[in-house]
Amino acid sequence: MTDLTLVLGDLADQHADALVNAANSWLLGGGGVDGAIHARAGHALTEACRELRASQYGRGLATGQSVATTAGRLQALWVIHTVGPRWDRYDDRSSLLASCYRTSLEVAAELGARTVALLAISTGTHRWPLDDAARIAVRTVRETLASWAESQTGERRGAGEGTIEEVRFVLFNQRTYTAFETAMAALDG
Ligand code: AR6
Repeated sequence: MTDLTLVLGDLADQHADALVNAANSWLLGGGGVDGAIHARAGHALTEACRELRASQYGRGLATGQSVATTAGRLQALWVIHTVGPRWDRYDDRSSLLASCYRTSLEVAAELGARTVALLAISTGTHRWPLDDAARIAVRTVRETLASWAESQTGERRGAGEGTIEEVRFVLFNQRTYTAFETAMAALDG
């Protein structure tokens, strides 16, 4: 059974096995949480991202996909970079946002992470409406964990799945925290 928790805070301050970063396709660092993660992690993270660009991701990491690197000086073992979709009122990109959460958790499980810190992907620079983003985030994490629990009882468990003990949403301000709290209550209700 995995605990799903909400905290108000800064992702870069978290102690967790894996921190999920709202990155860009080029893994170059940027503003928002990406800037905070890169600044705090230091050179080792910059170098790991450069190596990924030079090897697997010369054309960029696709939207909705996730990849892990070292966490440098952060209080974590890994940073999992995921590329969130930009909000577009004329194009429903919800499945790509859901994919960010699902693939991040899959990467974390493959690594054997026990604690994973997530954030409100796409709700800053990418301008996704907060309440909708929170619903997608909470629902996707719950569904992913539930599907793993189910396959575990059916003994079809994949490598690493089921090792995650805590998934923590780290929410940067009260407005975001409240949106996630409401989404979680609605799902439990
Ligand atoms: N800890 C936790 N949450 C944070 C932090 C932090 N340190 N800083 C901001 N947030 P954003 P996006 C919240 O813009 O919308 C970058 O330039 C923020 O309040 O970081 O997915 C990348 O390189 C908001 O709720 O990410 C990409 O190009 C949420 O994190 C692009 O922006 C997401 O805001 C990604 O855009």
